Amino acid sequence: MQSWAAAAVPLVAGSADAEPLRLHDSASDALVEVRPDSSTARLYVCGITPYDATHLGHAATYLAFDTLVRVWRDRGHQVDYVQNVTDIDDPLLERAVRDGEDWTAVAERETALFREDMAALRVLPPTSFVGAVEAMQEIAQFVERLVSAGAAYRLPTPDGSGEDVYLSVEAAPHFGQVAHLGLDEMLVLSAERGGDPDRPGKKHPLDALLWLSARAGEPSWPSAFGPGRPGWHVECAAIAVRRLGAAFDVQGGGSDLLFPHHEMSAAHAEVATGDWPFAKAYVHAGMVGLDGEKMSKSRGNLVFVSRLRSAGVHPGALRLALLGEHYRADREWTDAALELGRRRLEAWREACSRERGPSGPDLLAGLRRALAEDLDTPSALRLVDAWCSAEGDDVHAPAAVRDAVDALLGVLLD
Ligand code: 5CA
Ligand code: ZN
Repeated sequence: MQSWAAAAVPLVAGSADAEPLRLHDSASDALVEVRPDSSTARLYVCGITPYDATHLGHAATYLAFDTLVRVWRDRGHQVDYVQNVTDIDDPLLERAVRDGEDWTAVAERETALFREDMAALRVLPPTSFVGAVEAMQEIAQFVERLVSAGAAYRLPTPDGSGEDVYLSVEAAPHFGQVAHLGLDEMLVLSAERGGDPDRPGKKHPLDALLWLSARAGEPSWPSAFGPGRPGWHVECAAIAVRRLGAAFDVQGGGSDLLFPHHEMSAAHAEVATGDWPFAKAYVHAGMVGLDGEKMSKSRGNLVFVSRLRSAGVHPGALRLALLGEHYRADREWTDAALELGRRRLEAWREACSRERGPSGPDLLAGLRRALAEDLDTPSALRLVDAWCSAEGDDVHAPAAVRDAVDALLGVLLD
């Protein structure tokens, strides 16, 4: 589907790859060096389920990966960036029924709002922005591959009208190697996050739904197993494998996706392709909460990007508010964070409108060093603060810093 317009990214002078880029990989629970095999870096980030507007948790996650894209670009890489849109799934259908709306209208409206929010925040668009519905045929074919591999089985639907298809997780040799959880923990998380460990007849409680046979009153698409729609994990596995191939550089999303979603997507891909790893690093952003709870559509404790925008909050201030804490940190959204973002934007603008300042190359080297170490934006922001509050006689620095802040942090100091 159509993504959104890309903000221009200025080229920043100087060598960008003095230090290796290291990111926290959830599968090894360590900082790992991320070094794309070629000039193109390959990134998959799990996209929205468009049944409600973009909240600050989503924004924080997409800003984290936008920082990665900007760091890669600064290092001279092109980025093959794939992001899906789960534009058919239970929560979307439930919301449409609740509001008496057509599910496609809900998905289209919320996806359009997401594009606007991302463009306003100057998040660089993915190179492939792929809806599950438009990828339906390839997802159904991917399920066929899993069936042909002998890794799937059918289970009659509760009313006996059809058969659903499940993946045997035991067919994936490395199942469990992404999240490293014990069985009990996996069972709890699976039940909480869209799985059905208690469904009678399953061979293993964690086996993942591949194809849900058509239910009365719900949309369905044709497949070799009859009309129906795909499970959630197979959507991302199919979309990623086809566009990025095996062992792509980074699989990303919020930490709520580590299990089951990323564990399962990797298992699906391994069974379909025989390749491992699915991704060389699994990178997870922390959860943004409000009043002590994770911000989530199902909890309803949301602060929407679009509401803040229409209340006149400058997107640059919002960006700085969210980048002011490390992407991996679980955190609370507070007015104080937004206020700090506002003050920073103002101080940075003022400093960049001066005729001279402290050394531009020194600041740039510091920014690159901070971001190379697991995208340490809080340190990067403090370096810019320090530059702004010091004096110096580098007449090229204000323009160079403006460009660096634009290119690496996505904030326009106009
Ligand atoms: N469509 C699936 C992924 S394939 C999905 O999780 N959609 S979502 O709309 O629920 O979330 C979109 C992205 O935002 C995911 O990467 C998710 O991990 C992240 N996310 C959701 N809630 C939060 C939150 N409170 N804080 C940070 N990130 C969040
Ligand atoms: Zn996903």
